[in-house]
Amino acid sequence: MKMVMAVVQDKDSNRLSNALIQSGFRSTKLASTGGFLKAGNTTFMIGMEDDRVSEVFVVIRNNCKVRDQLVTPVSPMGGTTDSYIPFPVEVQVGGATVFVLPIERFEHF
Ligand code: 2BA
Repeated sequence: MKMVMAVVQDKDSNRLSNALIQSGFRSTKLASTGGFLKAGNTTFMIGMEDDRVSEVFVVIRNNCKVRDQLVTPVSPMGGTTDSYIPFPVEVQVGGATVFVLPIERFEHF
């Protein structure tokens, strides 16, 4: 058995949630925060048999978009505030960051 953990953008979370149900996957959604952007995102925990991992990858890929997001650094890159003029930097976020973990034991009471 495997646990797939997928960090996705909030904008994609409802669509992915519905697609997972339609494809017969069970999942848990956790509200999470990106360490870099410090903005909300959603982490899915999806438990499944080993032979379904590639299938869930297709569902995730089809329902999560890559987006460009502007971020304004909160502190000067060089460490001094004297000449600091904050300007937004564009970063590419997503579609999804996915981890696959082995599950030693699964019980459902
Ligand atoms: P954030 O940490 O808020 O990162 C958002 C986007 O900012 C990233 O998109 C990436 O394009 C950029 N970014 C992140 N750290 C950076 C850095 N040190 N320097 C320059 N740019 C940086 P994604 O790579 O698609 O990541 C989306 C979200 O997935 C992340 O949000 C984080 O919540 C999660 N994530 C990504 N990699 C992870 C990892 N290795 N471990 C745990 N969570 C991860």
